[in-house]
Amino acid sequence: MTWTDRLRNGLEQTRNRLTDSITQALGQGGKLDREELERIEEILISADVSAPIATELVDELSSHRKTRGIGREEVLAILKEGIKSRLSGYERSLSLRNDSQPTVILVAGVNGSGKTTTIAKLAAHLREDDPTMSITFAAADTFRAAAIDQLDIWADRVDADLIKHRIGADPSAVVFDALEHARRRGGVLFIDTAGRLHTKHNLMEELQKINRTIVKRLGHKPDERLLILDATTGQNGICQAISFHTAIDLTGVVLTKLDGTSKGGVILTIQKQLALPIMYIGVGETKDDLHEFVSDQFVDALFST
Ligand SMILES: Nc1nc2c(ncn2[C@@H]2O[C@H](COP(=O)(O)OP(=O)(O)O)[C@@H](O)[C@H]2O)c(=O)[nH]1
Ligand SMILES: [Mg+2]
Repeated sequence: MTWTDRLRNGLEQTRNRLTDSITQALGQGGKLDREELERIEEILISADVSAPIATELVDELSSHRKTRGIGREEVLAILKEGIKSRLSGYERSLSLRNDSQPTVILVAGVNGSGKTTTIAKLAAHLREDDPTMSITFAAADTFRAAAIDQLDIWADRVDADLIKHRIGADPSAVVFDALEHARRRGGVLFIDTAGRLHTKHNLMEELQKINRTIVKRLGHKPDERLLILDATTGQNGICQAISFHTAIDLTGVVLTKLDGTSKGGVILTIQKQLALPIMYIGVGETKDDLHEFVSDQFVDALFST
């Protein structure tokens, strides 16, 4: 299956919610009255487009209506352009260092958001591109033994070196050792971190300590500080994202599990509220289901028929 097909399939629930419901909401005749505009606004909000953005999009529709009548096709086309223009320019792919230092990628996010599997998928992509590149995983989620084991299995599959300590060990100590290893070997170092939310304050302190360890050792912050965000958590995810951003000054977002939600409109809200690049999106569990975010592709899939 091509990426375009995977993306289309993955966005099916959101597409149903947005384009199908909007088509249904529009009566015959293309008058686009107040009631229909309000209904469209509600539908956008139900897909987790934030209220201010939904209002802007509907205002754009409304101003078109004033000039002349407007048909269903045109309503969808105007919305599509409105969404495209908001999402474009926020893409960015991983940039690997080309000096003698390893590229360090710190991966953060709450439990179950997809941190470990995203690391595995990104590493699998790098491995495909370069069979000889050195890839190191740091098992800095020392909270659960299963987390270390899971990363160990992935390290085997993508031929990465795993640096781990015992369960309960200081995550920064794992990172320290992983940095030593990666400095010798070069290549890319992925740092898998814990995401337990009930001790949120400690979690943020732990991430900051990891950051400081890296600054001390390499003289700069991790090259990427990525937040893995589960799209099914919708607007709640935004609050999490803000705490992570405050703690570690994120460089980008990976939005996973778009296949599991009809609320994929959250991508607009994330872009607006965080103003961070959305680097990758996930629409399933295999490595081919994680792909660089390309806004035009995304919006085309969202409005495809
Ligand atoms: N359907 C779907 N599942 C995903 C996606 N990304 C991750 N997952 C699944 O989410 C679960 C939790 O992922 P994991 O990487 O262990 O989360 P972590 O706790 O943040 O490390 C796993 O079963 C993953 O396969 C996605 O884009 N779509
Ligand atoms: Mg994990």
